[in-house]
Amino acid sequence: SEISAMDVAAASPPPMMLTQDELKRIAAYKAVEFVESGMVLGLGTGSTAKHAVDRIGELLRQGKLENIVGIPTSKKTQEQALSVGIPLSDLDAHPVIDLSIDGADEVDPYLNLVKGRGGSLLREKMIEGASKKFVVIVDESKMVKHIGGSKLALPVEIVPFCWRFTAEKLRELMEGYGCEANLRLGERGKPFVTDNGNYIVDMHLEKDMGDLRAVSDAILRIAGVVEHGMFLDMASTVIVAGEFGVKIKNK
Ligand code: ABF
Repeated sequence: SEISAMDVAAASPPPMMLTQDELKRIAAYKAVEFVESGMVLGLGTGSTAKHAVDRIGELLRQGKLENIVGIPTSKKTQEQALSVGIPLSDLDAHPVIDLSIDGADEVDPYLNLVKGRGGSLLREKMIEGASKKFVVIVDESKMVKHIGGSKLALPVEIVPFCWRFTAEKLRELMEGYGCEANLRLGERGKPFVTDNGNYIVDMHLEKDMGDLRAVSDAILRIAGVVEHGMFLDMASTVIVAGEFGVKIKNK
C-alpha cells in the first residue's frame, strides 16, 4: 500500500555536516519520543537501534519514563539493554508489543524493508511482527527505490544441516534475478552463526525482484530456510535523518 501521509519536521539545529552516526542518533531519539510509560517495547539491533536503547535507559534513569518492559531482538541488545537498566522480558510473557524501534538496511517508498545485515532478522521479524506499532530508524543512505536490488544482499537465515543444499536451492530459485548466494562468514573464516544457532546466506541480486510477496513466499517454501530479511508491509513509520533534517513517513 502507498504512503498516505508524510510529515516533514525540521530538526534543530539543521543537521548539516553531521556524521552518519549522528544522523542515526537523531532518528533514534526522534523515535523514542513515541515511547510512553507503561509500554512493552521491542528493542532493535544495530548501530542505529543502539542509540534508541541508550536513550530509553537514560529517560528511565531520569525518571521521565517508568514501567517499561523491553523485549530484545538479539543477545547483543539484551546485554546493552541490561547495562543501561531496561527491565527485560520475552515474547512468551508479552505476545503483544506496544511499540518496536529498529534500524534497517534498505527502505523502499512503500516502507518495505530489507533487514538482517546485523544477523538478527529472525528475532526481529518475530518481535516486530507482534508489535502494534513498528518504527524504523535510518539515515538517508538506507533509502532505495527497490529493496534487494543491486546495492546490498538479501539475507536468508537457514539451518546449518546441509547448508550447501539449501544455498543451492536459493540460488536456483533466484537465478532469474542474477543471483549469487554466499554463506556469510564470521570470525576466522568460519560460518557466521546467528543467535538461534543458524547460518545466513547473503543473496546478491543483479535485478529488482518485482513481486516481492511472491518471492518471499517462494523463499519460505524451501525446506531448510528459516526466515528471510524482507520485511513487507510491517513498518508503520519510518524516521529518516539526513542533510534535510528529519522526515517522518507514515504508512
Ligand atoms: C538491524 O540492524 C538489522 O535488521 C539491520 O540489518 C541492521 C541495521 O544496522 P545499522 O543500524 O547498524 O545500520 O536492525
